[in-house]
Amino acid sequence: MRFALLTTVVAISAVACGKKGDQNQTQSAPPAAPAAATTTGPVVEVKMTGNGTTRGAFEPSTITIPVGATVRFTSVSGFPHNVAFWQDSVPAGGAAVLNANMKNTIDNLSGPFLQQNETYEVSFANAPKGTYKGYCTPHQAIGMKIAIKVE
Ligand SMILES: [Cu+2]
Repeated sequence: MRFALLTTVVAISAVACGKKGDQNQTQSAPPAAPAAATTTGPVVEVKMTGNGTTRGAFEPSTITIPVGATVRFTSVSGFPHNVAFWQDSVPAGGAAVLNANMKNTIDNLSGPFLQQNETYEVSFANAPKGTYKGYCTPHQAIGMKIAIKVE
């Protein structure tokens, strides 16, 4: 079991590294990884858009998803974008779940920066119900925010 888990981590890292230039790919995880929490529920798409200076948005900026869903963020325009969550604006216990489910974080509850057409998936497997408020680090000041209601 321990060996299988290590293999999964290595496989996910390899996929992440190979992603640049792979711009038409929309799938993200290899099919073989039963330990990955990212493929268990429905996938809900959110676009990240903007003009790089005065406008940045998650589209849609409010979504409602079931427990176990995965939100797939795609960086479309005005990048780089990321998705980060406020530790004090998620339900009790939610931060620990997100920290376990978010890959390649750059800070607490903060996903990596995405360039054109890159995607990032956040699984809400085992996530407590409630509203998770997030933002894009580069564009927080111009109002790039999202509310994800898990119910
Ligand atoms: Cu942004």
